Amino acid sequence: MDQKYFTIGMAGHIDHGKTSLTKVLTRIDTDRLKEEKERSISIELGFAPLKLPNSTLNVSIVDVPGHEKFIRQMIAGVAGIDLVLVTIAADEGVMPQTKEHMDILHLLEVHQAIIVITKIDRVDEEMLELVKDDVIQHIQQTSFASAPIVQVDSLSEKGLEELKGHIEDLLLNLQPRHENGAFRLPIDQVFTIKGQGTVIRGTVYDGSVEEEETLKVLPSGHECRARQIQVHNTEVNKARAGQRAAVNLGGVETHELKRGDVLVRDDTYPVTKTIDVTLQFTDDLSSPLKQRGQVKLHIGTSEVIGRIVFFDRNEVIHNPGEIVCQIRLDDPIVTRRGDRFIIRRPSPIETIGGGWILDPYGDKYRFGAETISMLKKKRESTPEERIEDVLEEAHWLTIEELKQQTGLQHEELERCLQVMLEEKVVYFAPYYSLKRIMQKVESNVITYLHQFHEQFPMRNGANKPDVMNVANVPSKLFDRLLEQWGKKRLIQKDGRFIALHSFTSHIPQRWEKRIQNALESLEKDGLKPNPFGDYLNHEGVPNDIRGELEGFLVEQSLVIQLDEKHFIDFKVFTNAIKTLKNNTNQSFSLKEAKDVWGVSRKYLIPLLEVMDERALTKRVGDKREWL
Ligand SMILES: Nc1nc2c(ncn2[C@@H]2O[C@H](COP(=O)(O)OP(=O)(O)OP(=O)(O)O)[C@@H](O)[C@H]2O)c(=O)[nH]1
Ligand SMILES: [Mg+2]
Repeated sequence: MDQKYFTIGMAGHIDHGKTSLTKVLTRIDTDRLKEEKERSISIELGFAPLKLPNSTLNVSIVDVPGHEKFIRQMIAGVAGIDLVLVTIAADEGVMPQTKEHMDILHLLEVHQAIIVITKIDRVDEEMLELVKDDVIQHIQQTSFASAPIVQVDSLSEKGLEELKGHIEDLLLNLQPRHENGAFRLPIDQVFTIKGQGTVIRGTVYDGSVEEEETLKVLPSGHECRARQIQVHNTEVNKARAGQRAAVNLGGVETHELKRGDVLVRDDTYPVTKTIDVTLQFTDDLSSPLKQRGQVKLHIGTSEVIGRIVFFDRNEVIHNPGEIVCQIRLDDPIVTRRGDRFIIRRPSPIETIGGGWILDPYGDKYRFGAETISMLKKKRESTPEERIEDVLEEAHWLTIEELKQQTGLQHEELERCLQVMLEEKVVYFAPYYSLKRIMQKVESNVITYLHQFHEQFPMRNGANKPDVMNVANVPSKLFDRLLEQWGKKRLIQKDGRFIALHSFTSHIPQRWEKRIQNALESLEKDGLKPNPFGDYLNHEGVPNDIRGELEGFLVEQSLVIQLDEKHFIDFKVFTNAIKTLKNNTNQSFSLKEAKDVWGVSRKYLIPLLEVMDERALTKRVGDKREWL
């Protein structure tokens, strides 16, 4: 049977029995600090493994403080839990932090809950019924309306078995966290153990970590190594999403780390100071939250001061429902799209709302409807739409760039790309792009080549740099596109020329006859041609195609160029070589050649030079040798 890993969080007003309940469930006292013992309140988070009858369930309980001063720890503790036990003491009922904790849980999208009425031994039946009614009435207006309600007495352990039964039922119906995601562990405790060095603690949010792995601390970027990993004081070689882990880190000092830093394996997670967000408010606000008003952002285990930036209002006082806006932070955070957060007001301290990250890389936007509709589009988009959007804008991106710009995790990104590769997306290593963008590039190039061939029918094709200019893509991508177009028989590549597959260079039809005549005259003049232009003039071939034409005729081996102005017919040239070869020995002089051909030096010298060039002959002293 597959093992499943879950974290259960405690929540509830101070003194409502969270630590006591944790203790009777796990047999571990999570109030360990001297100050916690003396004041008999929880200050820091406490963790304990919970054994359940079903052995596939591996469960940790996070005990959080209820005191309003320690809300920060509470938020860090419940961020990322799978199920919450909300304790409400029978002798007090619903209290301020009961409400605040429920608000926070709602904003962090923790929807699985069990309401536990504690201290039932402290009240009589009648009082218990009243409290129960009060609780039911309160949760009706929250996202926990359908949560089971259990009554316990932690001292006598009454109701405990029923509670465990509910926990097991709920967890067995839940999907565990994403163990295949890119590893991250938001750090909530840093300390030094004598003889061992730096140790951090936190809950693995995504992925898993193994002993000896090289890791990184963000935002600082410090590299380190996981020397040893413990889960609930037991050494393990791997800790997975949902587990509370202590990691002994090599290569980094305690003072280089702090709560709120995030331990990761690679650079998948964006580090950012400007985030586009959705925001919901807990209630109507006691005083307005003004444009650029200061807020405290709680995300993961970090807490950062920032300013709210609205694009459609100048303040919020009455609860406006969910809005889209931006938060600019004083210090960087490590986050990705979809992460949930809480905002509190620094003074008077109160939880005012929360939401989730639309885009970890926010930018400066104008105030107004355009920005709002852009942000709403970000909110509504699926991962696939996100990928499409960023590719639409950037045209081609590597996998790393895609990760950064979509805020998606490696596995999710790969999964989406896999699906999209069938229809929407194309991959030309190392770039991903949209099919329709590459189709546009293709059609631009094809249109260009059509026009080029029409304009220059006698040229073999267009120069590669010119075609690349038309395609307007990076050279690596261009080379991969050329390969593909070649395979699809759209184009042909001949050295540095690119042509349509179906194209062969040719003389334009309207000049064909005249050029034919000129070539016949040239052939008649044998080894003593006139300047080539004279033949063309005589036939009325326009000047502006002459350069093209000469190149074409040479390329097609119809003529041989002697010098700038003179050409001879190719057949004449090959016959002349035959005649010369038949009438000379292995080597021959200028005079001998002159006598065989009967031409003046004006033709003789360039003719012999052409033969040397073509490696038919070689000059040796004042003679030539056949090769
Ligand atoms: N009689 C009775 N007392 C309880 C019960 N549960 C807790 N207590 C007592 O209530 C007091 C507070 O309990 P804790 O478990 O520390 O409360 P807490 O919610 O953890 O408090 P904070 O962490 O400070 O928010 C302690 O003295 C407990 O012994 C219960 O079911 N019955
Ligand atoms: Mg406690």
